[in-house]
Amino acid sequence: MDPSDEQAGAWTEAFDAGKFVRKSSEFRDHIETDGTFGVESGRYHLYVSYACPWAHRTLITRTLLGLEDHITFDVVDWRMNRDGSWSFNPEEEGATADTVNGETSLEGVYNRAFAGWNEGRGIGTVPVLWDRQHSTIVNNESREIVRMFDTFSQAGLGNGVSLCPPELRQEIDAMIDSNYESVNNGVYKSGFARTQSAYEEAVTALFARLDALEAHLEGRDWLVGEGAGQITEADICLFPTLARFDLVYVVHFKCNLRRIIDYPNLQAFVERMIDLPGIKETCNWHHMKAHYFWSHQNINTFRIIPLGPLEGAHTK
Ligand SMILES: N[C@@H](CCC(=O)N[C@@H](CS)C(=O)NCC(=O)O)C(=O)O
Repeated sequence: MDPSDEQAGAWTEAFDAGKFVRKSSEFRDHIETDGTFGVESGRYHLYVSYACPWAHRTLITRTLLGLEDHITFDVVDWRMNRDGSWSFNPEEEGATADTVNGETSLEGVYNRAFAGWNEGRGIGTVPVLWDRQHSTIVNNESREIVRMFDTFSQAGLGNGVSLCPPELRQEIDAMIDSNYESVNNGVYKSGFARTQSAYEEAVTALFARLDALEAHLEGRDWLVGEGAGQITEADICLFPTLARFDLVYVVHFKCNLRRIIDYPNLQAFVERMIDLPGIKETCNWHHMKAHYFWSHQNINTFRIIPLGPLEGAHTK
C-alpha cells in the first residue's frame, strides 16, 4: 500500500496507473408508484453534505420540484474524516443531527441498512436516500435519486414540474454522460492524480469539455431543449461542479487553465441557476470550501483553507 493511502481514505482507494477510479454506488433500488418503494409524502429522507457536488444535485432537485414538504433531509458536518467517513454534528453551523435514526455517523446509517457494512463493505457516501418504512437505504447514486424525484412530481406530489420530460430524456442523458467523466468526475481525476501524465490527461479533457460547453451555451440559457432551452436534470448535474470550481477546484485540484469566471456563458449559467427561487439556500459556500481543503490532507497537508477568491459564484 502506498503510505499516503492511509490518509487518502475511500476517495482514493482505487487507482489505475496513477489515475483515480471512482467506486460505483452500492444501493440501487428505485421508488416507483406501484413498487416496494412507493411514492409517499413524508416517507423518504435524504442524508447530504452541503460540500458534496453529488448530494447538491438532490437538494436542488428537491427544491425545483417543490418537494420540501414531502422529503426531509439532514446535513453532515463538512469535515470528512481521514478514512472518508462522515459525522453528524448539530453544533456546527449548517449541519444537523441525524433526525431519523439518531446515529452520530453516516456509517451508522449504512450499518442499519446493511449489517456489517463497516466490516469491509466500505465507507458510506452522500447522498443517501433513506426509507423510513423499511428502515433501509433505497439508493445512494445521485443521478438515480434525481430521476426518482421526478416520479414524485409526476404522481402529484410537489409542483408537477418535470426535469426530465420523456421527449428530452435521450438528449438529457447524453448531455449528463458527456459531462460526467470529463467535468464532474474530471475535477477529482485531476486533483487525485498520482502521476504527471494522469493529471495532464484529466485536466486537458476537463478544459476541452468546458470550452465545448461554453460554445454550446452561446445564445442559450439551459443545456438541453429548443431555442434557449429549458431547465432539466442536465443543468442540475453540471451546476454543482461549476459552482465549486473557482472556490475550490482551481487551487485544490489544480484545475487552473482557466476559471469559470473567465467563461462568460458558463459564469452566466451558474448565476442563472443560483438566482432560481430556493437555490441559493442550497449553496453553503463555507461547507464547500472548508470541506475540501480540510478533508483531503493527503493533498493539503496542513489543512490551510485559502482566503480567496474575492470574486465568483459564492459572492452572488
Ligand atoms: N456516485 C455517487 C458519488 C457520491 C460521493 O462520492 N460522495 C462523496 C462526497 S462528495 C462521499 O461521500 N465520499 C466519501 C467517501 O468516499 O468516503 C453519487 O453520485 O451519488
